[in-house]
Amino acid sequence: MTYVAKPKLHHPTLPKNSIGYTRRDYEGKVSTLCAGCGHDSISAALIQAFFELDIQPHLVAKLSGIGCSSKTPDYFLGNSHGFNTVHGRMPSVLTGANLANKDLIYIGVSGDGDSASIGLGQFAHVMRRGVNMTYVLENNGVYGLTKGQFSATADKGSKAKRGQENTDAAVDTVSLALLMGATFVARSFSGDKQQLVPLVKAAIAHQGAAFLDVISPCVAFNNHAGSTKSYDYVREHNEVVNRLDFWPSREAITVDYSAGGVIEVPGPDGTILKLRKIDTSYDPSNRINATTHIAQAAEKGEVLTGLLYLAPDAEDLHSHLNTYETAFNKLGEKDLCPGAGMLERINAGLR
Ligand SMILES: Cc1ncc(C[n+]2csc(CCOP(=O)(O)OP(=O)(O)O)c2C)c(N)n1
Ligand code: SF4
Ligand SMILES: [Mg+2]
Repeated sequence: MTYVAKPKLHHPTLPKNSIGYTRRDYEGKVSTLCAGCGHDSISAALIQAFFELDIQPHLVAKLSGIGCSSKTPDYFLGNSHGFNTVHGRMPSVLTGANLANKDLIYIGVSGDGDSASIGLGQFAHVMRRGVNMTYVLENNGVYGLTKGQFSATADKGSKAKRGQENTDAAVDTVSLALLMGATFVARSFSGDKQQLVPLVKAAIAHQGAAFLDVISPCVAFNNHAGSTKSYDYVREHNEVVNRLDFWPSREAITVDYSAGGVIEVPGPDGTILKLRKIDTSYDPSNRINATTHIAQAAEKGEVLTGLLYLAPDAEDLHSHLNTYETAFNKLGEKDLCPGAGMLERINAGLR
């Protein structure tokens, strides 16, 4: 993979977060993506979110599949762990890593081809298992890396750059995530940093499978008239259901909203999500309501964005499996190999 390392020089007056890092400490290599690619804006939002959350970079693991989107973990969090896996297989590798070491913060980055075509099965199962992760789908409706074939998220009737019409029904990834049991489901747009950064922060804080579908225009192959994943189309059809603000537990809440249409959602660790309702009929704690709204918006050609679903009773894979409190990779030989006597007792208990 080609890359350009960034110069290490920092301006001495760059603002620092509470653990002494600048925003630069959360950056990666210089991006080799096309200028204007939506994926670069998503990398910038991730950098901003981690910087603002004061997270130690060595406590983060970024995993991805294959595609322009899956290259992006090279362009953010250069001091974190990373694994560029196989096309469509990020979820199973991430699940394994998470089972071995639950103490890391997991970010899975994928594309629409990676998640909705070759990796559809993996995507579905990682959601239903509730793996504690933030799954970021950089959704451009095409296979960008292999030069712009329609992906499975391309809308029926949308047009390719050379005019061919897509005749297949689209896989709607947010509906699928909801159906499969994701406990945090949101959609955003790479061109809306104001919405995207707090959504990323809330997804990172969520304990369970958090799915974030980000419409991310491909300027090389899918940004023309007739595309439903272009900058112009999304700006014109973006239907925002709510605006989210996120406060980590230690921060005083300083912003005041007018009383109407604001919901406060306290997190288990003391964090607070404030949801400002824009569509007052929208209830993000009701899965059926969310599913209906998403389907109705799709019928009208609207792109519904915001926090679409947040389960009040979210749990993750480790609580489903009732695993040991200590992460497996921290257990010593004595815990992992308790000896022949213990094995004999276990076997006796099964006879
Ligand atoms: C097993 C396998 N099949 C096919 C490919 C070829 N391939 C590479 S990237 C890609 C699609 C990428 O599309 P997407 O996930 O949407 O990412 P984007 O480039 O659009 O960000 C394909 C088909 C591959 N690398 N491996
Ligand atoms: S081909 Fe498309 S997705 Fe890939 S870097 Fe260029 S604009 Fe981005
Ligand atoms: Mg794509």
